[in-house]
Amino acid sequence: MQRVNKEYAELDTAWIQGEIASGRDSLVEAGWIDDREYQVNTHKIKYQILNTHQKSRTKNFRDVEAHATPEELKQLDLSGYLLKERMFQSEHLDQLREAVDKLFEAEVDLEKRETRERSWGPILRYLEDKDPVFLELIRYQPILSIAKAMMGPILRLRGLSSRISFPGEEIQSAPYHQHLRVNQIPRPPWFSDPHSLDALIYLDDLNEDAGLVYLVPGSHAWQDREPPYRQYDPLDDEVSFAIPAGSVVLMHGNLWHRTGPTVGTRRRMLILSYTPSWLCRSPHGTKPEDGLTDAALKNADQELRELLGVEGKT
Ligand SMILES: O=C(O)CCC(=O)C(=O)O
Ligand SMILES: [Fe+2]
Repeated sequence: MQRVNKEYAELDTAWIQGEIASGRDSLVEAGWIDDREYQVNTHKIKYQILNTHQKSRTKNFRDVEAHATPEELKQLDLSGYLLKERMFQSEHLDQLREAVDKLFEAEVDLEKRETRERSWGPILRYLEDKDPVFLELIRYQPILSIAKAMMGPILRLRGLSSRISFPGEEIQSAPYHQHLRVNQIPRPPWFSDPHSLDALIYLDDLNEDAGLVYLVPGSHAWQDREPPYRQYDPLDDEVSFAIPAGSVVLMHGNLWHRTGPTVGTRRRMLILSYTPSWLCRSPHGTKPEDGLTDAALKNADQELRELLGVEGKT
């Protein structure tokens, strides 16, 4: 039975047929990347949103210029992660570091901080409400466009946080975990698989001193298991990377991951996370009163309204 017309059939495969073009010019122009160090290949995906009823005759297309090749997206889908080295450089990287340092200063009192034998280290949340650099970051196309390529163009921000860890008496590392812990057994027939694209943005060199990140490729698709409790030690098949500051690990939110302890040098990173608009924001953290997003929403376009969760529901 032929169920789709030709136009829809073309849309179905658009994401692997897209045209390859260079998308780095605007980033180079803004002084955000050096084109000798960061190669960006983009391809266009034409989405049609089916929310206006046939009667209206509006096509309701939304184009996404995905900052990745179709092969990279395929790899992200299958292995659950994609490494983008030196995505942030020069001034842009400096701005992010400065903004994290300022917030750390404002929110963390090291003298009063209660320490334990081990912890993840301080985590700051709702960054987009606290500094314009972060409010701008939630629309940074090299990341947001890949999220739209994987989950469709109607997305919301799940969270923007920063983890800052440092050497000391307290061991600072993260055991194996995943971010969307809603799977259950048995799997109900109408269960909606949880999806998010989480960008781990490393603001300092990632090495053994800082504490590497470890991932288990393919584990985002294991819907019948969860990582072992307080697993700080290696698991079979895990991979890790030593990567320069400004590099980004894009991963599915349910990929099993952990970090090694921060032993030699302070380590700053951001987690920028997106989900389909009809899922909810991360439950962690408290939105500050009169945050930057309140003002931004007053004359926000549709993308920002969706990202901030006031539009995009059915
Ligand atoms: O610090 C890292 O490399 C990852 C941190 C992390 O997984 C988290 O905070 O959820
Ligand atoms: Fe994590």
